[in-house]
Amino acid sequence: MTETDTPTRCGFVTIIGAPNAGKSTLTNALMGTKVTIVSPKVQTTRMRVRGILMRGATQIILIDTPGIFAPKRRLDRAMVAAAWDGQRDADITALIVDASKKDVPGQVEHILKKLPLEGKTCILILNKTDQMAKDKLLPLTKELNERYPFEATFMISALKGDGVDDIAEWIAKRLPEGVYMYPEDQLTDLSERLLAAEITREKLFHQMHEEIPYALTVETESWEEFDDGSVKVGQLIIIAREAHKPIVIGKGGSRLKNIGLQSRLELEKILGRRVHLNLLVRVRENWLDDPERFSIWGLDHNA
Ligand SMILES: Nc1nc2c(ncn2[C@@H]2O[C@H](COP(=O)(O)OP(=O)(O)O)[C@@H](O)[C@H]2O)c(=O)[nH]1
Ligand SMILES: [Mg+2]
Repeated sequence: MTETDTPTRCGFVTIIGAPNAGKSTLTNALMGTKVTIVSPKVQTTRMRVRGILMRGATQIILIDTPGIFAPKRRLDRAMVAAAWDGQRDADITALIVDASKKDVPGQVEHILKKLPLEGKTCILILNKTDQMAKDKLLPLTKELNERYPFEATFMISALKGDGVDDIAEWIAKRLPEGVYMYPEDQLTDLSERLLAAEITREKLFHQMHEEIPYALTVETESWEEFDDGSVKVGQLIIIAREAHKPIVIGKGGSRLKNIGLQSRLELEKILGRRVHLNLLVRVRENWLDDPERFSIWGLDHNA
């Protein structure tokens, strides 16, 4: 109970959907700050990230998941398993689809075939409404709701923030009564080190192409805080093949420098302090199968 005797509420909302539907963009838009990384490429998100959002007397624990897709590698399998798991414990499942794509009912059907809604409170979020004709939305909403028992449907642009607040409002009223699970000022369960590694990985995802972004990872190795409030961050970019090294580094180190710059600027914004960022590239051929890596991300190596 709070001082005014309003019962507090707290619960989990899992955001599921196909790769690229906008799950991470929505998570950040709801949070009003970046807790999870975004890129135009599929399978950017590797782990479950919890964003913690306060709304009046409700604590909303948002779980951004890797997308639901057909897994090939061990890492992919673990990512999809994490997405399922996140859903299992959710008080509310938020199914987000790219409504600007063709065959939205087909997309929804594909996911719901694998993820039955029985006994779940599920809301439907039609995203990317900024890039489609608005007159398609109502018939689409009607069609989907005739087929599935969604508790509510929202039409949003996660990118522009349109309609996002209504989702938070709706959720806040429906989570179960209960005590907060996290301190009220905590924004995420990611440590600053892990978030910093993710930010650099995001820049790599934006600047690298084909298989390279999927074959690399980033690790924060050192974190040194100084009296003037600044922090010195040392990170390793771990690649699976020697041949990727010159590509990541770029001509005369230009690409690595640019990635470091982009990452540092964003980290300074998020952390609210000056950052010195030092990036090193290292080859570790088997990192993709390294159990330790999976445990850092909270993934099951044997999924
Ligand atoms: N136009 C538009 N693009 C969006 C919107 N939401 C997400 N995107 C873009 O879609 C891509 C995938 O977004 P992301 O959040 O990483 O998708 P996720 O794989 O579901 O987590 C990124 O390039 C986003 O900028 C939206 O509302 N409108
Ligand atoms: Mg994502």
